[in-house]
Amino acid sequence: MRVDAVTLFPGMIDGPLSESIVGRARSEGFLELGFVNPRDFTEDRHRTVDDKPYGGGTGMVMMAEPLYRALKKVRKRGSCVILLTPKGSKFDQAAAVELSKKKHLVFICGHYEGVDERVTPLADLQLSIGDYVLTGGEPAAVAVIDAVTRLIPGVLRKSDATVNETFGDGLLEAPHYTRPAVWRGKKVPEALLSGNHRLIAQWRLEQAQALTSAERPDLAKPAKKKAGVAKAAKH
Ligand code: 6GU
Repeated sequence: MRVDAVTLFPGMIDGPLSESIVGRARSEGFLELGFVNPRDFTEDRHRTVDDKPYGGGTGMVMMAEPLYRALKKVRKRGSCVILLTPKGSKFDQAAAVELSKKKHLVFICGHYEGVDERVTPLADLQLSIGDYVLTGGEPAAVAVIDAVTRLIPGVLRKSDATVNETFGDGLLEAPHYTRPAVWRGKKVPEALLSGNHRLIAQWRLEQAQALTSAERPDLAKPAKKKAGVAKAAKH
């Protein structure tokens, strides 16, 4: 998969995504990650990318033209362009699965107070990673690219690793334990030591169900209809 990020701060994305599993996915060619900086598409001496908002107010707004030119540089036919904004639809595992099927994703990372509203129609999709405010779209791009990359076939070594995990089946995962069997007086649950695979599967399902209804009862409810990634990305 190819991913490009339109960002004033490529290091905020490149750094975190050079480590661990995503870093390996990049060096093995599962993920090709590129960057394009709107500042490189300015023409004034100060390479201005932001300006004061019309109508007044605090903060600065990212100007449309440098973003437009940067996007034009990387967008191809069939690219899925995603604007990262706290006003977007909430990113979740189902959205990650849909995005993992695309050939080319382009993320537009807003900074300052946001982007000129006139660039928003250039995006197929607007995504938020949660109800809190970040300084910019870059940490959100890292989260989305991470969640998508691990779903690319071959990135995770165990093929079933993305099926039985949290959210894969709409449940939080059962707790995990590793050696020693007793740690500072705390024992590993008996079922996990039994060697009986049916018993273990049963225990894990019960734990997952109990945990989900206690901590995330919203997940157990039938899925609400919402803006689907696959549908929105067709435009
Ligand atoms: Cl995508 N961007 C910003 N700036 N803040 C956010 C966000 C995105 N998602 C949650 N908060």
